[in-house]
Amino acid sequence: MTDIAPLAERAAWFTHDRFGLFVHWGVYAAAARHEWVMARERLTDGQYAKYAEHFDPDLYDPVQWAEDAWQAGMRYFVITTKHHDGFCLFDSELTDYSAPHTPAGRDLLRPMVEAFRARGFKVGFYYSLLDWHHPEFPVDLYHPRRDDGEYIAATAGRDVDKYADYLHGQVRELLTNYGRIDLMWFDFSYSGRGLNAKGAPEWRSAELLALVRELQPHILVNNRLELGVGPGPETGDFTTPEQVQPPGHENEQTSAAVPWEACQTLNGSWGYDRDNLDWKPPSLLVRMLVDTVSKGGNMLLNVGPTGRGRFDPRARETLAAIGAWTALHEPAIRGAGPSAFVPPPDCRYTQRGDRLYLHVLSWPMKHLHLPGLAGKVAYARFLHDHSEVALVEPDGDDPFLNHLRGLPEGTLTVAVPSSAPE
Ligand code: FUL
Repeated sequence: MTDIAPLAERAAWFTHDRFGLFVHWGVYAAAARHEWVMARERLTDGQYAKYAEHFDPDLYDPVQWAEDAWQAGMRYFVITTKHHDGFCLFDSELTDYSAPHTPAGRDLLRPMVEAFRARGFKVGFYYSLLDWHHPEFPVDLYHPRRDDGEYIAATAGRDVDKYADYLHGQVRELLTNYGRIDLMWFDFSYSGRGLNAKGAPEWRSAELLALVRELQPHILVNNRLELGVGPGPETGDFTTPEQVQPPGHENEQTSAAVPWEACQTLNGSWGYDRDNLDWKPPSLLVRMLVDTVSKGGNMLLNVGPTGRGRFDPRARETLAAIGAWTALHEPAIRGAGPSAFVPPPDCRYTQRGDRLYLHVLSWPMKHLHLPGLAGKVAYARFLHDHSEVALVEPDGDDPFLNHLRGLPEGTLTVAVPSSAPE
């Protein structure tokens, strides 16, 4: 196993940056009804082929994508080099099922890597361990139950090792041909679901991880190879709670000991889904970002570009609105993390050095009472305009504030305007 730097050192940029862009882009964007469309609608290879045949992203402009993401406050990205359908955005010597063999006619990964890297982003690759297109892929898509007779018939004779060789070969290509890659996001394993009698992942995960570490020793790898997560080279480096705000930072997905990253969609689908209208308002996404950082995590927020290679206008508007917030509040996120202080209800703390940031999720009734902070705060101000906020110490002698004297010892009270400043 390659010698690698300690996790805290390798993850320093990751826990500093806090906010990244996830991009799910592949031929499913042409179907425009979720990246799982092939499985959900039980499409055969033949039926699904039309999406590759008509994949022609004539408006693809990764420089614009990078600009939109940067303005939103994101500083790293993760792109689906291959999703579960097996289609590759990159040029692979191991398959023709890839962007250069569609009307796009070229490797679509390289221009994105170049544009984002030039803008200052760290580079991350998503690579699906699943592959519904590969003939030796050991799982039959339509029969998730292994004890099903049809399942056994459908998968009989498949050579898992051949598939693993292909998978390892593609990962080698990705980590050899695109320069420095900062993060590898595998998705996902079937181990522990009875697929392998010994409970081991069938695609030789330990060997795959060793390969990744050999090719890019500084890299961070997520937890979806199911080799555990921890400081050692033989485990993954960070966990990936999906579509959920973890309740606290002490559970198996979000322990304080290892980095973690919550991934979230804009509208419930990862790939472009034209008719899905469940768009999260920007104010909710900002609260999710704050909540995540207050618990020590990162947020990886997804955009599913269209089949023409654009970010949907609704996605762009959302990113711009988030950007309006991060432009003024970046110090409370970037380089910040959890605080040992316990916030009052409907609030979150983030902390950067000795700066404590109080995020108010629903506006209080003129005063906020902050447990444990009496005598500990030298000065308070709003972050968006640096205007002073009045501190009211409980032992003050203002008779008007007598009622505050009943607060628990150590409580600091902050007086705020009647409504949230714009
Ligand atoms: C899941 C996948 O099945 C989804 O399609 C998506 O890529 C998400 C981030 O991970 O496990």
